[in-house]
Amino acid sequence: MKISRRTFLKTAVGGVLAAGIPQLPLGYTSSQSKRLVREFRFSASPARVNLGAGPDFVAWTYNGQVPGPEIRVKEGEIIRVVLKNFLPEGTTIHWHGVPVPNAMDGVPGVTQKPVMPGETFVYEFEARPAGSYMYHSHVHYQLDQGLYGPLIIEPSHPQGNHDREYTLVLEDWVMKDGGGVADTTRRLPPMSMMGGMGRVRGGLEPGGSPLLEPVYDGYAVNGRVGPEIKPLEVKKGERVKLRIINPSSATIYDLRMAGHTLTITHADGRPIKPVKTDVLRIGMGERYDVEFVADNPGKWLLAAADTGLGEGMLRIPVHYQGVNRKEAIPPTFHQGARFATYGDFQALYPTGEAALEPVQRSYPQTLSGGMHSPYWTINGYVYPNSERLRVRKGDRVRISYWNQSMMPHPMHLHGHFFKVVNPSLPQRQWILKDTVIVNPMQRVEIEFLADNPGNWFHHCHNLYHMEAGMANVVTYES
Ligand SMILES: [Cu+2]
Repeated sequence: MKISRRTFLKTAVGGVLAAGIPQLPLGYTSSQSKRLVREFRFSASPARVNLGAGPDFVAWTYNGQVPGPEIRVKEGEIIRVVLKNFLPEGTTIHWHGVPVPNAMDGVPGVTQKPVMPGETFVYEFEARPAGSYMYHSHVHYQLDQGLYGPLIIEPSHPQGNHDREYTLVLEDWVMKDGGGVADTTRRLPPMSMMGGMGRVRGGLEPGGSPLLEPVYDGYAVNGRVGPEIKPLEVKKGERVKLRIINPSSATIYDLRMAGHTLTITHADGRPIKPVKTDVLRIGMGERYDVEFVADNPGKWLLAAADTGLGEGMLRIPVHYQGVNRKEAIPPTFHQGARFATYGDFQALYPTGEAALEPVQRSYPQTLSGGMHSPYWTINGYVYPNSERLRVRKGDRVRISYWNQSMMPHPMHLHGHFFKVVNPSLPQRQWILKDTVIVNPMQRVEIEFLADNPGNWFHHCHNLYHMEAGMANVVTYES
């Protein structure tokens, strides 16, 4: 049964029901109308920030802070975000990982027009399924200017047996006015024709060609860098859950905790059979929930190495209550450490049918770039002049990535979870993800069920690769 917006507003319980909100989506059924509406008001604006150490600078922010406010709701609630744009250019918000209705997906030119300066836009969707997500702008380089934040959907009934929980947002920063678009030193891609110079300043050339990755001068956790990163306080005997979220624009982290073993419980918010690991690799756009048992009192570091150039460590202190020790002990990243890979993961619950499901559409995607041009390509195309991946509702679609470049590409599909193909496991044990790292010269295959009609962006989550063309659109045919 369709009901009017007026009825919806009257019957929705909780939340703040503001009058005169434009573009409120219609079409709620009466059962949905009884759901709790959680409303958040976001002002996107430039603001002077300080990451605890380093200079003040002007970042682009939600509500004046970096990262943006944590959205934390329960599964089944309605998230409503009223976005007001105080930036000097258009903006959007994308709900990374959440399979929202297409019109709420926040991709300019694909699902909506940018929200222009002075305008307001209302995002509204059901918070489902439970998991760790993020939100961020999908316009130009705004992600690397500070427009992102954590989004946590808690299970409607408590799950797990942890005693304490932390959200860790891992961030790469250029601590200059404008962040990632600032005039700063930039990296040349490996094996570039301009190699030998190593680093250049500014973009590659004037006149709108894509920017190269900056050399970051700050790695932050929850908006704090270096010695200002807030310690994780734990008590002996506790089971501690960490929701690790990587909205960084161009940094893959290898995380390792001294004195403890990490157990991975969720990949991109989806539950997996627990896997113990020494080192956790997390790419741009990925999320991992991990747990550890606080059974080794002391002062320790959960530290990250940047897999790119090895520079820029971030160190998260782990402090046991009542322990007095000056120096925290860092982890070592020695050879032979256990290193979890996608092949080690199995879904905790069966995904899909037991019988082998046929694939209706198959799309090879060759990832290239970085050698002779500033562009990054899929099958040789630069977005928006790229091929469309056409699907029909109900299709099982396979995408076969082949990375022919020297850089890893965390590939992200909007609007769907996909299975990561693992030939050594039955299909129903393949894990569900929404972002998958395709390493240099490697092949990775994914499959998804086309169950969410619309036009869906599909791209590398290295922001500088995406803006340099490594993207296309999955389109539903009627
Ligand atoms: Cu890439």
